[in-house]
Amino acid sequence: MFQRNTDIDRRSRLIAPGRGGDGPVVYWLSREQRADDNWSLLFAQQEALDRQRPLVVVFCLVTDYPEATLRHYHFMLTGLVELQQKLAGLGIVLQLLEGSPERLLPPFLADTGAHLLVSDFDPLRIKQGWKKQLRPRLSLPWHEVDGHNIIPAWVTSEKREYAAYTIRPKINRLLDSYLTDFPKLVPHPYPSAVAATPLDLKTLCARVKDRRSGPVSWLQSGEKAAAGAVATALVQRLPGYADRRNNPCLPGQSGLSPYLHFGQFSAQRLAKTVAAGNLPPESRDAFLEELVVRRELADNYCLYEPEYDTFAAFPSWARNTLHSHRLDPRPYLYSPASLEQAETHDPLWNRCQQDLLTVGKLHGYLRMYWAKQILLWSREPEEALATAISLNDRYSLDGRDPNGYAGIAWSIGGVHDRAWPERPVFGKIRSMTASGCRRKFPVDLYIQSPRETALSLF
Ligand code: FAD
Ligand code: FO1
Repeated sequence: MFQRNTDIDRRSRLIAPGRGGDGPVVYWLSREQRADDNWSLLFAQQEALDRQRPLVVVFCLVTDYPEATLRHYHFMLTGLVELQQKLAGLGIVLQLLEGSPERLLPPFLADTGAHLLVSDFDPLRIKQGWKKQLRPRLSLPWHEVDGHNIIPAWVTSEKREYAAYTIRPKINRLLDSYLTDFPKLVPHPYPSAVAATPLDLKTLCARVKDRRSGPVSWLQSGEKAAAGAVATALVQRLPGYADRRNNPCLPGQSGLSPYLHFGQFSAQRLAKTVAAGNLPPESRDAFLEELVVRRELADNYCLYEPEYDTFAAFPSWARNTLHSHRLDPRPYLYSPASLEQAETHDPLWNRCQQDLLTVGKLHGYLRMYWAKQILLWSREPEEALATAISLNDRYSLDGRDPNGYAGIAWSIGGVHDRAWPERPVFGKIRSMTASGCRRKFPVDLYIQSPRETALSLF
């Protein structure tokens, strides 16, 4: 009798019951783009082994994913090419379908006689929309697995959490029991009748519609590169995390967010390594606070707040204070287009925006400054929010992510924050100034540093 691993099972939930065909177990991969340490893939393989069936992985390539440009597709597809080869070595087919999942998955599942469907958990609206449209078109059992959070988001909390201090005890209560070792994906013994078309990076990139920002060359994509970056970060960056992470002139942050965003490295693996490693305790704890508490709080926000990217999602104190300062004169007023082109009076802000435009990443500490100045210089908070989200999603490699929606809502709308002393335009939203930045790090050094320096720091 096949012995099931219950640690794999508890990361999943049945989202639609049904009766499948005689074919393979199909894993519709989207958010967790890796072979190693992937609970969704492990769950799909466990189902396939239990039922003595082939395992097929399918990815739906949507070439007009909102705000995604060639920069992001090139990074993502490079990783998928590597993933296809890695899975093939284990007897698992990765098939790419070009088009939207709700249109392409039903015929694919019918043609292959799929027995059961497994998909990644993802709180973003676009993903929820795909799933909603798919549901009435499918008749096979469908399981969703949270391979992104260490504790499945629906287990941690059943509601939108108010702030880090409300979710932290819920996470801490469960963390030890969920921060377990990953079982290994094994060579799959039941061959599939589906023949995968080898992925060709150049051909696929040629199909991408939005080419406003191009590929980056400073960061290698893929699981192998991600593992290398983690190893470097553990030795060279994270030991000084507690003291250096707020200084964009020093390599004090991990620089791993693009890999985590595209699921090329498991946050659970990273957290386990850091928790068991020998970083100084202040750096270890500060890093785990961001990687676990803040990151899982961001997923909680998008899961339970469907309007996560709108003014309506701000807490009532923040909406009220922004309303009462709506007509305050702005010290400077810039259109979204001027902001996009980094055409403001402020050299620090312009440098931040130029890093987004050309590097494709902005240092974590400066992200707050960047977003808060957009609030200060926009006609109204709604416009500020829309501008910040659009620029972040369009240019940042790690954009289009719950962390981005939560981070921007925190900066502009007080989400997960508290009221601060009142100021013009900001009201009670926490403000940030260039002179405040000067007290934290050598601002001129950052502004004047060559772009290559930024690449080695982010
Ligand atoms: P590290 O400090 O080394 O942290 C490691 C990981 O922990 C990060 O990669 C990320 O997954 C997680 N993390 C760190 N800080 C946060 C946080 N505040 N909230 C949630 N998770 C966190 N993060 C994104 O991944 N994508 C975004 O688009 C994004 N946009 C942001 C916009 C604004 C205005 C703000 C204030 C924050 C944003 N963040 C975003 C959160 C955070 O700034 C980045 O995750 C971090 O700078 C990424 O660099 P790093 O990997 O070196 O971070
Ligand atoms: N997910 C898909 O399933 N198909 C895509 O074509 C796709 C494109 C894409 C482009 C940029 C980007 O940042 C994300 C993209 N994703 C795609 C989603 C991604 O896998 C993540 O699930 C979410 O962005 C984060 O939750």
